[in-house]
Amino acid sequence: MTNDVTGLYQEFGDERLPPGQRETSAFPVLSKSGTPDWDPETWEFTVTGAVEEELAFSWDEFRDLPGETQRQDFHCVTGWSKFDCEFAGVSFLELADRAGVDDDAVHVMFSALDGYTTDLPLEDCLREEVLFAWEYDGDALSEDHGGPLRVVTPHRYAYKGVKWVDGIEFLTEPEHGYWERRGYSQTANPWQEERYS
Ligand SMILES: Nc1nc2c(c(=O)[nH]1)N[C@H]1C(S)=C(S)[C@@H](COP(=O)(O)O)O[C@H]1N2
Ligand SMILES: [Mo]
Repeated sequence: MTNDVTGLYQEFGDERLPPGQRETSAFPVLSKSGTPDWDPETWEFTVTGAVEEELAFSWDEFRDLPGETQRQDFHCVTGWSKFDCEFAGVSFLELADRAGVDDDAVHVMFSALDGYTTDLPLEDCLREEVLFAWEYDGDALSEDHGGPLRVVTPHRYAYKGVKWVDGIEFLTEPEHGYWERRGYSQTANPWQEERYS
């Protein structure tokens, strides 16, 4: 069963297409550097920081987590949006629930195999549509689009969706990720055109 969350724009604006965006049917690849190698034998995903219990998963363990399928939109800060992407994976809420988020956690840092990082306020992560996705349109997520595992953030510009994600850290104070250190917005709400800080 596919959960259609494409209506979430109504929380933020009147139009499904955010201002200054144009719709595309292509799915361009945008990476700061190349596609990193990964090894299913040694791959590890960690949940660390301000939590009751830090967690670590092998690839097999991660794939045993309860998955779900969602239909979502994808908004790139460079100006293109792609509607109706079908992603399957495990929700941020599920991982947060298993780790037990401390009361003083306010922010989250995501890390990746290529050294990319991004940060989001905790409240922007504790939402059903924030998925750690392993499938796109019914197939295993391609390596260029972040396979084996990426984050999707349909309520935020897509630079918040870390490809090749291998960990999240709960923080008691905000810190900046890769693009945020270079002037991009920490909150990145497409309907407010929060592109730069
Ligand atoms: N690990 C990692 N994640 C990343 C990036 C990156 O360079 N490395 N680029 C970001 C940017 S700027 C965008 S727009 C989206 C692009 O995702 P796509 O290549 O699947 O279209 O991934 C985001 N996640
Ligand atoms: Mo981007």
